[in-house]
Amino acid sequence: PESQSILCDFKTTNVLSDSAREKNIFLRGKLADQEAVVILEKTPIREDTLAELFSGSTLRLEMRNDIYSTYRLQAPPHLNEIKTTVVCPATEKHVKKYQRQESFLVEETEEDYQSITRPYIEKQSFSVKWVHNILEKKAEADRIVYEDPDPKVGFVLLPDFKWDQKQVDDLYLIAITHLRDIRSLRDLTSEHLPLLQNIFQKGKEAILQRYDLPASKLRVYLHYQPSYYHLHVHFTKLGYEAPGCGVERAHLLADVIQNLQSDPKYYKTRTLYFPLRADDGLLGKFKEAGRL
Ligand code: M7G
Repeated sequence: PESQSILCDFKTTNVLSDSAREKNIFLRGKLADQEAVVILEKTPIREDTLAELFSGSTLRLEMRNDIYSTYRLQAPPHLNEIKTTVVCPATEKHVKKYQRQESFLVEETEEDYQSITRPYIEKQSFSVKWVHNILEKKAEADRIVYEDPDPKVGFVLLPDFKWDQKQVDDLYLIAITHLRDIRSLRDLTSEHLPLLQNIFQKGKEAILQRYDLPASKLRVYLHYQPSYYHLHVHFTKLGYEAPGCGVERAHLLADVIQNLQSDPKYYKTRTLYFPLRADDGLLGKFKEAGRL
C-alpha cells in the first residue's frame, strides 16, 4: 500500500459537492497534470473505540451555561481518520457523476431502451476494467469475502469501496457475476434465475458467517440505471442510507426474482423509471427523442 502522500501534489480546481450532514466533500482537481476527483469523508464514531477516545484525548471547553456545556475533543490521530477516495485519471463522466445536480425522472419503454439507452450505453459508459480486475484477481483479491467460481451462476462478493469495513453499521458489499454479458437489469430473463437465486442465497449466508448479520438486516438490490454495466448486486445494512441509493434506482433482488418467475421477459418488456442528472448524456438523448 502506498503510504506517502500523493495528495500533496493535488491542486483543487473546484468543489463538486459537499455536505455538512454527511461530512464529506467531493473535489475536482489536478494530480500531476492529470484530471482527478478526490473524495474526503469523515468516518463514523465506533462504540468499541470510545474508551480509548475518552482516555486518550484532550478536551477543550467551549462554553458552559447552566446544565449545558460544549467541548472540542482532540482525538488521537488513529481515531480521527478521513476516508479518502481518489479517481485518477478521471474522465469527464466521473466529474459529472460527483457534481451536485438536479435530477429528472425518465420513463423508459422497451422501445426506448432499444433505440435510445442501449446504443448510448454501448459507446458511452464507464469502463468496467476494475470489475474484470476483481474477477481475475488482479485487484482487491485479498478483500474477497466469498466466491462461487462457477462460470454460469458464480460471483465474487467483496466490500464496496464506499465501505471502510470498520463497523457493520454501514456495511456495504457488492456481488459481481462471473458472466460478463449481462449489462443490467434489462438483460435479465428467467434464464438467469439460477444465477440470481445463487447470489441471493450464498451472499446472505456469507454475510451471516463473516459479519454475523442475518438476512433480516440486509437490503439486497440492483440499480437501474447502474453506473457500471456489468451485472452486480448491492448488499447493504438495512437502515443505512448509502449515498446514491435513492428509491428510484433500487430494485430489490427478491422482487426481481419473483417478477422473472411470473414473467420470463419482465425486465425486457416493462417500462422502467429512473432518475437522470441534468447533464447526463443519456438525458440529452431522451430529450432529443422527444421523450421528456
Ligand atoms: P452502480 O449501481 O453501478 O453505481 O454500483 P453507483 O456507484 O452509481 O451506485 C457500483 C458500485 O461499485 C458502487 O456502489 C461503487 O461504490 C462500487 N465500486 C465502484 N468502483 C470503481 C469500485 C472499485 O474499484 N472497487 C470496489 N470494491 N467497489 C467499487
